[in-house]
Amino acid sequence: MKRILTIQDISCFGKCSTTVALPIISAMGVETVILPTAVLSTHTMFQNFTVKDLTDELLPITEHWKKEGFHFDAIYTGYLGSTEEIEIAKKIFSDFGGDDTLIFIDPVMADNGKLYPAFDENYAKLNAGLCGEADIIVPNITEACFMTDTEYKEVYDEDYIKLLLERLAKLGAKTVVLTGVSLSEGKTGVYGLQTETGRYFTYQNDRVDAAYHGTGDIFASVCVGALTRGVNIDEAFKLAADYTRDTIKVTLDNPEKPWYGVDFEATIPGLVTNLYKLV
Ligand code: PXL
Repeated sequence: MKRILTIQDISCFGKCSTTVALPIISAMGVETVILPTAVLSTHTMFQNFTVKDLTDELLPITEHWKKEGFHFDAIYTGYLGSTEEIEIAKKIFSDFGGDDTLIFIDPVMADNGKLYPAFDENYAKLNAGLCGEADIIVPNITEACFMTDTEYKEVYDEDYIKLLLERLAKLGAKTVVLTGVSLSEGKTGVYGLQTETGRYFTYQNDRVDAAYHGTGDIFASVCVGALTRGVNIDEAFKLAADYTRDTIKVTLDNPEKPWYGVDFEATIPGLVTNLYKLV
């Protein structure tokens, strides 16, 4: 069985980061090892959440793993709480990385033109450095703008997306993929560039007009799970985009109207069925 290490926080209540990555990747038939960067009572959309930073625990944990000789087929980083944790992630890449370990980074720090409250421009610059070490990065447009010093645009065209991708490519990752790219009315999806071949790829599906916390995390989890199972890049992004869309649709239909996260549990059977058509 393949094995993924995911490095991100545990938001105890709220369905994001580790609490979605672990069940989704496991359901895809991949062993999931977690390295929690912090424990929060809820994610940061709630008021008055508690945070216990775990920066000091990270290297002692991974030193133990090194002694045990553990190997990871992929390392997937998401929400990292501080600049220090970015540096530690780099060390973990060099300790556990290699030709047979996919480094997949979701540089979670911003959306809708703004950095999340915990982060500043310096954090964004350091995250850009981390992204340079990846095989695949999956920023949204806002995160890409902060990492490449590009003006954020609400309204854009394909040339703007390609310019952003070229600038992201200069950071050094092998494949750069922008998420939340909408190129026509009612559609949204991804637009990627494989830097070694110069090949662009895109996948657009129906845009569901709703914004929920954690959708980026479920999307990234499916991508890295599928890639680790050997699914090709185009199919992996399609699987992830379709799963995210289906999950948002199901959540909108839920009469309890959850606001803090999506009903990703309800769509896992469909995800698994679709995955097994590809592997
Ligand atoms: O979904 C990304 C994420 C993960 N973890 C925490 C967050 C967020 C987004 O805001 O607050 C704690």
